[in-house]
Amino acid sequence: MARPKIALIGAGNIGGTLAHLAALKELGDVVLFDIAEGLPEGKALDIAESGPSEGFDASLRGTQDYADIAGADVCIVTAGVARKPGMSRDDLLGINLKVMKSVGEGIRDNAPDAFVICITNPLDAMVWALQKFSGLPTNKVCGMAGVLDSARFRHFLAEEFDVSMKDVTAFVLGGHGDTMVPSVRYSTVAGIPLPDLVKMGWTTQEKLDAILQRTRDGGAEIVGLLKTGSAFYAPATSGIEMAEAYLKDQKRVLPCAAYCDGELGVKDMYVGVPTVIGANGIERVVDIALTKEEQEMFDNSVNAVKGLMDACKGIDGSLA
Ligand code: A3D
Repeated sequence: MARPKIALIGAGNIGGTLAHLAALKELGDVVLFDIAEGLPEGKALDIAESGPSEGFDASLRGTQDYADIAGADVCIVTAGVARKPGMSRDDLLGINLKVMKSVGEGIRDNAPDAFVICITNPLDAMVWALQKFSGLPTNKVCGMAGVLDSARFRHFLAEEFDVSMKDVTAFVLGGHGDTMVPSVRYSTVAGIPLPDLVKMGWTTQEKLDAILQRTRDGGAEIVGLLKTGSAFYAPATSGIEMAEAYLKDQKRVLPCAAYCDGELGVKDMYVGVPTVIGANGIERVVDIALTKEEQEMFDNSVNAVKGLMDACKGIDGSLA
């Protein structure tokens, strides 16, 4: 049986790391696509030359031609521009919307059966536009943000409690921006919810609040440190986790930007929600019950995403 084909649209910081991880994990053959001539070819060759030492057989190639992504099983989209210090994710909207149009059409014409994972920011609006431009079914187009935001939350919690990351589960819901909603009730250490851990004296409410805020600011913290771009190791790892769930039909329960048709009170748009990812793409949105306060925070985040969708409609009439 032929190896799965993984097309990475955008061969920048995240795209290159995705290619490296996909090869190391032998998830399939990798095609790196980018408009920058030589960049995808150079990264593909460089990673391929690590194959003999690492012992992977996956093939890697770079291209500027969409025809080369033909028949891809998975497409991960990072094409566009990333944040610099002082920029919000929303500042990227105008440029990246145009990029989503060309990428969506490229996928529609060459890899219409692929499972598509968008990473380009501002995430929730871009994945919505990408689905429209590509015309692929909504269960086959999703966005990566919740896995990363939850991983950041889990990392901070594991450090605070001095326990293994493996035993910390956490959910971050809503849009991938300042209004994201780290869920306290549904986050646990080995099944013990965070509010109980506060009562048990493992941490204080003040410290937990600081961790929640650090999670919301997680992307900006890295942008501030790097100064020349945004995070890419953890975003790539998160994208690969989702691709693997699809390729291996793992039925993983992962938070991601998924199309909602009434779940969590959200209709006809993309936003961060818990999902099940398996061979049918987004197989389910997990329709969890929220408290009144959680629902208010979630709705606030949903409204922020709607604002970005309206801005997109203003720029490109075909989305209206
Ligand atoms: P970067 O290293 O700049 O790579 C982007 C690549 O896209 C560059 O190599 C460009 O040449 C290429 N590109 C630009 N236009 C096109 C086009 N029309 N077709 C094909 N390729 C094109 O950025 P990065 O890899 O660090 O980040 C990529 C995107 O991910 C940015 O929009 C970031 O804001 C976003 N991002 C999202 C998250 C989430 O959690 C959602 C996290 C981190 C970064």
